[in-house]
Amino acid sequence: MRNQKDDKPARILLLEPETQPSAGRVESLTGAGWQVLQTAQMAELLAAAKSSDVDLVLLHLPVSETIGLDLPAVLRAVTPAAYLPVMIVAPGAGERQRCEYLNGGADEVLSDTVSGGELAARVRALLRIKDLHDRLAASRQSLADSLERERAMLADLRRHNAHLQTLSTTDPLTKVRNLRSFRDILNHEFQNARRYGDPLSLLMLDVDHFKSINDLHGHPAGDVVLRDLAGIFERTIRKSDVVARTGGEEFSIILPKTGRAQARRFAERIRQEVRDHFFVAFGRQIQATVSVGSASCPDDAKITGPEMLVYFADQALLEAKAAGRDRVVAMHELRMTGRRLPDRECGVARADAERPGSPLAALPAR
Ligand code: GH3
Ligand code: MG
Ligand code: MG
Repeated sequence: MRNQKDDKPARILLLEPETQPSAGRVESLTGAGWQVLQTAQMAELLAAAKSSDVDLVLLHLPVSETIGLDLPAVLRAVTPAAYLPVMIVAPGAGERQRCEYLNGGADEVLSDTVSGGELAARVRALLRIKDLHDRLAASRQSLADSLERERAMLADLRRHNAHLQTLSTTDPLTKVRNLRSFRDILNHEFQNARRYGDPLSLLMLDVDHFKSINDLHGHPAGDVVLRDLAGIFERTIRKSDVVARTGGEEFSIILPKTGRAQARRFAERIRQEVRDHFFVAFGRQIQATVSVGSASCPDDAKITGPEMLVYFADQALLEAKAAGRDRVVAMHELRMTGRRLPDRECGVARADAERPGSPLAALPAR
């Protein structure tokens, strides 16, 4: 029988009192192909059992030896093996003592008159059981390893998915939400606001004369301004608000649970923040302003869908541009003359929806 860990001959640790060595026993074990590690010292026995090199312990105990009762348990406590068979050869032990050895954890108790052949057969039987234990422990370990690997792969997958999710909802230049994400969140917030009867406001912000900034300082400098603007918006909003880049130099801010007066005040604060900010790109100082359109529901008109909120914020933004830029116009301040407003179901707003880049274009038709 070979050790299944490393396919070496099984190793038997034999404790024999110096006064009663048994050459015949060692020969029958080595003759069966096993390696015998012989000792007469208890300390050596325990040290050897601590290493993983032992497959079976054979204890030749004098009749008077009472320590033998605890020895199997002690050996099992120190061995790193999943199972260590312990066999006791007890000369002249009566039935009561043999039972005590077995109850104390010995796997086998033999008389010292046992023949070499029977000893080998009984050792072989215990080694077979040990082999089964070892195989079981090995497959349990490999199961635990593959579970651990799968757990790590799952965690990796989750991280990748979260990263992909972030990529698919984030504008690569400014790192705020992209148009697609804006649409989803606005729809969601609109449904929530309607369900719970909360107000909801939307700001649309467009950089004034941004083309001139690009022309004057270069496109990369324009990019820096856009990034800084997104930073200003992110710093100014509440946790529950959402900033999105919804066009080239156009941003939108969703303000849940915010009515028109509060939204207007907030828009004004943001406009002022931008106006007061010193944008610096490639060593050059740049001045930028934004125009802001604000729309709120349920305060403003009968807004029945998120696309109407976008439409009105867009109209208010156009008004702010027309009125001279660097200003806020709220939907209720719109001069209704000369501007087409949607009919009740927002049918006319579709014309504006076709305008390239309009966030309205991206919203689902109702
Ligand atoms: P207005 O005050 O009417 O909004 O004028 P404007 O110049 O800001 O508007 P216009 O639509 O004429 O020009 C917008 C410019 O924004 C043109 C376009 O090249 C630029 N732009 C769009 N996307 C980006 C971008 O990602 N980076 C940079 N640097 N420029 C961009
Ligand atoms: Mg602009
Ligand atoms: Mg624009």
